Amino acid sequence: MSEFLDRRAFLQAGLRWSLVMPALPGLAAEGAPAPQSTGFSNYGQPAPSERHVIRLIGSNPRMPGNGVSWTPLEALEGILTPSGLHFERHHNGIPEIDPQHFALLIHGMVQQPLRFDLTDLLRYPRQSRALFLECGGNSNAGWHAEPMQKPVGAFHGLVSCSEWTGVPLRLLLAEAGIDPRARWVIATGADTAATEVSLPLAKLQDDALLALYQNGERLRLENGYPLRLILPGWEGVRQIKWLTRLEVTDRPAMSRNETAQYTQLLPDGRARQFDFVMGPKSLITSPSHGQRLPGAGLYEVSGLAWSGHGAVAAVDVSQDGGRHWVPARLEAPVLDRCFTRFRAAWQWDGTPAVLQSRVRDQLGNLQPGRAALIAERGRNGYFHYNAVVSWAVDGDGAVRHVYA
Ligand SMILES: Nc1nc2c(c(=O)[nH]1)N[C@H]1C(S)=C(S)[C@@H](COP(=O)(O)O)O[C@H]1N2
Ligand SMILES: [Mo]
Repeated sequence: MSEFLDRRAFLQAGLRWSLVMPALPGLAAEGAPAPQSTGFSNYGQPAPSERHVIRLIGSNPRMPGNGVSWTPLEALEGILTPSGLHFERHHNGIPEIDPQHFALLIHGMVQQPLRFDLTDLLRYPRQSRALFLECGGNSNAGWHAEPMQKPVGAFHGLVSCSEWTGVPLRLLLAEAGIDPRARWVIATGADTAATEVSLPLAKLQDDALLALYQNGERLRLENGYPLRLILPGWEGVRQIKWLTRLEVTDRPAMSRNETAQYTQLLPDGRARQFDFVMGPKSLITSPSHGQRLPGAGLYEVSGLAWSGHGAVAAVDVSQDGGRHWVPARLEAPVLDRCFTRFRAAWQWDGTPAVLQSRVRDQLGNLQPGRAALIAERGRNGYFHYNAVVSWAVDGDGAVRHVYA
């Protein structure tokens, strides 16, 4: 019988595996050439045999500046995304900004318009936070009538998680002196004004970060160098890269990315606008689509969970398509609006199974099943797809995406 086991059973089995090791003929295969030795390098790269772990690019050659690249979530472990594998979403290419000539302007309904260059910004107090960043269009293939057969990253990989370091925006807003009648801020990046977005002032005065650093080093060009907005838990499109302008106003701009795009048509014909927070979501990354279990036995089922509302409270896993659930183990640290890694020991008996995960966040929001999400949002959805993901494990160990 297939079943989820206590972690201790898994560790005991693991100890048995390691006992087999000394009996193997040395560490390298017989006849393998002695490893080559290389020198120091100024900036490290992945090991040569790991260079197949890359972002997949999806862009239209006729509009090369507009497109995405996906994080290969199935190939990664832990909770942080290496900067070179952070997903990308550009609407108008990547501007290469000369940091000497960069400036951020805060103007509009303020007592004192302010201009900051990078040397100014680098003098302010900083804060670091590990946060997920997810495109509102992530997982949109979940709305398709048939389950898409692609690896996790090519399906759900418009989400990544980095440690961002920068200046709390509220400090600069306070310095500018906000007009009490102001309610919104319009943020613009250096790529084009067509990407501007409207943001409620309250969020910017709460936990918004002007990020200068990503995973300890200055931002990568493609992720917004030299300055980007970070809005914990909110959809990616609001987190303007190459940020140059914040205009304080009393009304939203009604720009393209908050009217024609990133809104959600509902079954009754109305649309949801300014749906900022990314809902609770989880998925099993191992095993997942395209992998093959070599045979019956013990496996560690593992995956990622996150919620734009707060920290992950619990993740349950199922092996029978959601009829029965058991709690997975959450691995520390479990942080507010950050990826959380979950793990569960699974004994597979070699018969077909359907693996699922389901997250509940600290405010009690539960990740919906696919049928429940469609009942609420209809069949014309594109953005904010966060339903439970199902992987069928066939008798031969092959793993495919199914709707269950
Ligand atoms: N200036 C600017 N900011 C932008 C975008 C853009 O095209 N231009 N794309 C947005 C979208 S839709 C997303 S999902 C995130 C992606 O951030 P990343 O490329 O660092 O992953 O940036 C947002 N900020
Ligand atoms: Mo996005």
